[in-house]
Amino acid sequence: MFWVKHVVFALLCMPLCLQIKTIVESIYIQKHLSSYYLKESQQILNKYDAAHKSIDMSAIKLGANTYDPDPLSHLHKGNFSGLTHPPRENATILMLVRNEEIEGALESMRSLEDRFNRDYHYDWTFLNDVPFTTEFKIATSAMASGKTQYGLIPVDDWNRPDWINDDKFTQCMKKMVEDNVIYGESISYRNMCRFNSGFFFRQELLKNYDYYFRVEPNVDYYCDFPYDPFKVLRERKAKYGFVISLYEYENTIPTLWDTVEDYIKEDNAKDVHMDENHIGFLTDKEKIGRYGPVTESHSNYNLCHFWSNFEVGDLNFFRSDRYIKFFNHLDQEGGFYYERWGDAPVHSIGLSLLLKQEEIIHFDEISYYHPPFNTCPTGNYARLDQRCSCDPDSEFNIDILVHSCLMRWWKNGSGKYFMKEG
Ligand SMILES: Nc1nc2c(ncn2[C@@H]2O[C@H](COP(=O)(O)OP(=O)(O)O)[C@@H](O)[C@H]2O)c(=O)[nH]1
Ligand SMILES: [Mg+2]
Repeated sequence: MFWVKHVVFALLCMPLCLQIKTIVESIYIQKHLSSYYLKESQQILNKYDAAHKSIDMSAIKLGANTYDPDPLSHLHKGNFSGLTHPPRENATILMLVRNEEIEGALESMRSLEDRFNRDYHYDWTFLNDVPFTTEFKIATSAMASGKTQYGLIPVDDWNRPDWINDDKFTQCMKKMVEDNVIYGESISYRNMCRFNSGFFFRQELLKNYDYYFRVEPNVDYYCDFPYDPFKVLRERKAKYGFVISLYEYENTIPTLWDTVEDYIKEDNAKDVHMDENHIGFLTDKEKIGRYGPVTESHSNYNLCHFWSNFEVGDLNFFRSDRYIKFFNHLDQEGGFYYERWGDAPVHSIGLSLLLKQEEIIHFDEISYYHPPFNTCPTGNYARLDQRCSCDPDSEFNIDILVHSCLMRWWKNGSGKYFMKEG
């Protein structure tokens, strides 16, 4: 203690009268200071204790959290209107998730809030095929900087439709298990893929939004977002943005491309305009540089797709007659159940056939991780500028692996024009 040091110093080095004076002064200052600090800290304790108590007792959704520079602002403002953020688009972040995935959901939320949404406070919409637990709602609401809402998916939008033949379904599933098809044994995974292909955008909670940003549990964003991807879509009149593109396992979709070719024939160039869409991205199998497609395909489809666990998209496109017509054509073949068609190839084929080149964007600057792959900006300056925490030379950086379809996108999509020359 500092006054003890003063007393010892006084006793050793000073004449007696000075010693007495210094000792008295030290003891006085110490007493005075401790009572001052004690009083101050008591006051602070009371103030924040009271604030915390009123937080605990307020409505579940706070609408402000630790990302808010003044986390107690709603107490003195009486509402959340004091929060400021840049202009927002009519958009929501969207997570289809199970109650038991709560930790992974919170991890993804923490990351996206830190890297992007803390500045915008976009709403979060959660969807589930069973009701969300109170625990899930409380924890995710506390993590969100925007409003949160929770939807129960109607049974008909989730379950296997009646017209799927049960015997055929059981037989096909058994065969897929024997062939070690990924998720070949799972009924719920099939429900999820069909839901994401044809029903997510029809959910009641989404009907007033224009854009969505799909997020899954256990994903990570390694760099600060340099822009609002919703705004980029709107300003560039684009309908869809992706970050990762790779090859699909052909044994999950043996007859998908035949069905797509039927659809193209039937459409008869009404909705599908081959001169301005991305057909090349889906069918180009030539070598690019030293690399041909790594996955063998037995149809004209090269198996390239946008990895749909990350999507920023225009809900109005998915709600449009042309997309629904495309989805219905596929759905009636039963391949979501007799095979194991994923929403990633279905979205990717629909988007690539129906949209113009410039309507799909590769978000080059957004760094993302979904097990087992990630993306990471190669430029050192970009990584520093965006506070990235990733290694572009990592063996899991998909962009530098042969499994990536990005080079096919650069060549045939709307990016990297140098690939198209010569
Ligand atoms: N509510 C609900 N969500 C599911 C179900 N199955 C998968 N999901 C969600 O669908 C998305 C994709 O599932 P995931 O297990 O991550 O598949 P993967 O990324 O293809 O391995 C994730 O957001 C999951 O939380 C399910 O049965 N119910
Ligand atoms: Mg996943």
